Amino acid sequence: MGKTVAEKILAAHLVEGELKKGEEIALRIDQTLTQDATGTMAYLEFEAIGIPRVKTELSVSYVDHNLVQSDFKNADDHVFLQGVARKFGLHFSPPGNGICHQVHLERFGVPGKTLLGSDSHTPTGGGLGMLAMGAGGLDVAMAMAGKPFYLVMPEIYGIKLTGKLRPWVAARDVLLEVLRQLTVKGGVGYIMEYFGPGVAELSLTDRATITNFGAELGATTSVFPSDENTRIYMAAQGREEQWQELVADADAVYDKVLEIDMSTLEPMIACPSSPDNVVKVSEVAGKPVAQVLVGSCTNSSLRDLTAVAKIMEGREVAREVSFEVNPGSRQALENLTAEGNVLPLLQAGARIHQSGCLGCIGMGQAPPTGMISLRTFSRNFPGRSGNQGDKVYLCSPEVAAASAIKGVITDPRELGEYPDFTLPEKYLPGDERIEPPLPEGTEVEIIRGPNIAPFPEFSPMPETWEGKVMLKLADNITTDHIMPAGAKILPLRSNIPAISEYVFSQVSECFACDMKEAMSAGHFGAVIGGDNYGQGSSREHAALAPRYLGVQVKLVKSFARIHKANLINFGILPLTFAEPADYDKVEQGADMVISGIRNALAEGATTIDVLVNGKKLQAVIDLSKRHREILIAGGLLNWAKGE
Ligand code: MIC
Ligand code: SF4
Repeated sequence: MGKTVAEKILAAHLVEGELKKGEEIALRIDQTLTQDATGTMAYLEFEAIGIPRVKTELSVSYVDHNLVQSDFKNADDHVFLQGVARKFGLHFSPPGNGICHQVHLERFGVPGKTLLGSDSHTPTGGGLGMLAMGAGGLDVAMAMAGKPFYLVMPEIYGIKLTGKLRPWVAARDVLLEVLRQLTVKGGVGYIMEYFGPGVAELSLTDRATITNFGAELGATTSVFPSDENTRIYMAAQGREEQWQELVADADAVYDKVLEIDMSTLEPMIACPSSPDNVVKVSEVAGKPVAQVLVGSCTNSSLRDLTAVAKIMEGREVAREVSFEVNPGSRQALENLTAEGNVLPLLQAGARIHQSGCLGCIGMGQAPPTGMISLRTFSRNFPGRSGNQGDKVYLCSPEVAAASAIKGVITDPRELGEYPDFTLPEKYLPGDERIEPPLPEGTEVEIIRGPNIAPFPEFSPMPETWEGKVMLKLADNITTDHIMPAGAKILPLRSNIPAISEYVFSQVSECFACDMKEAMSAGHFGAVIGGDNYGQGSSREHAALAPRYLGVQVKLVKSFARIHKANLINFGILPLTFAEPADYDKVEQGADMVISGIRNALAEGATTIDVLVNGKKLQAVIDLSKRHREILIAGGLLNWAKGE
């Protein structure tokens, strides 16, 4: 039987297990990336593993998230990360150089390789034909230490693209349509693989927009074939010799197929406050907008910025709108400048910022109260912008530009002819500031600021667990709900005791206070959730910080992949309801007892009894042998040390 692109890469990197859907497999990881918000903790974990130098082919440490330096914390982390990169043999991409995914695509991605990144949008590399996956920082630290990456073998969801996008309709609209149809949990357990005649109609960065935004489907990753368009892009990057063709066999079989005829698509938009709340732009056109942000790892490549600049040429942004441009990378900004495309943006009234995540993760750029913010970003989860009750819409650069000009949500086709532009055959590399690894054995002192706290120690799993249901939550809870980000909280990422004070601060008055009270009365904490619990970001702090407070059990209808892996890594037992209807029977504040946990885990039991206020219900244990050992040990680091 023929193989899909994903299956070919999986087969070439398999080190344990069999490529059977639903079974645990282990993959060799060729490349890793981290960003500063997850990276500081990942490198503290790497240090705890005790390996003198990274063992991957290539590892890059990016600084792109925590760019606001309102006190010492973020600045100290940046210095720490540079020291770590120098000491352990990594490339270092400093602040202002660009968003990890964009820069990695430009300078380091190679078709056919595996990439593990401590960020959920790592699948951006799938646009280049890589198997690029997001994971928690500890999993990335293990990969840097030369250990394989474990995951459940996903199914392959083939997305067959036909037709060609019409003018003013963008790659973003392809995925908005997929999200509209499949929702934020439609990709859970799948690799989304794009195929069909429409693929050739999409440029490389269009493909990267699609694989990046595909993270919002909950998919393990997304991948495109590597073809002539991939070669053209790599040649423009001066890296043609790293290109190789990688396409699915003609008789490849996909577990499911969705067909999208791109020629029928219209400009689309995701309404507040979920990326799958998608409608046609024409359905919400006319609503006044106060802020329009072009940027983020989804839509800030040179193509996107050039399109916006060309649309702005000779036009002006409405006075009521703050129109802001966050270039994806220094390279994109350098080339935009070289081609003369910064001037039209400035003359139209744009505020141009440094390259980085910025407002996408609430590092500045909060919108005004009650007013609409239009963003070419990937997430509009409630409050993520830094303003509770925010009204954030997600759209293409074309819709963003047209709406900024008109001051209201606008179908860009109203602007008439689509501007004509081409991209340079060869880009200025824009990577002069990326530090390559230092030779092995170079003496390096790592400087640690006072905000960098040591990694907390965790006890092994008890045989009998007694606790309280501290919180009961609905479906689609995001890691932004569990461990919010933003300019105030993000600088605490390297200080678990400090950041844990903000756990669930979006949904509960003071969860940390409640946990401290419960723990002093001798009760651990359990959290109850609905479907797709822990979707969104890969931040392991959403497991680590609750665990630090004493949360040891999560009982939900279903989990998002990365969050479940993070829970296991930090010793939180992830259980699902055997009977989803039992969800209704568990009240917040109830007493909970689970007996015989260690034994059940060790013996491979697939269910366990949970007593809730004395009444029995059944929970499913869906874990591999390795997961069970890790949980018994109290987490991955304990387990690795005891190996
Ligand atoms: C995000 O987009 O939510 C982030 C911020 O990039 C996260 C990582 C983090 O929380 O540090 C992600 O996507 O994994
Ligand atoms: Fe940064 Fe936003 Fe991309 Fe996350 S989604 S990596 S915060 S730009």
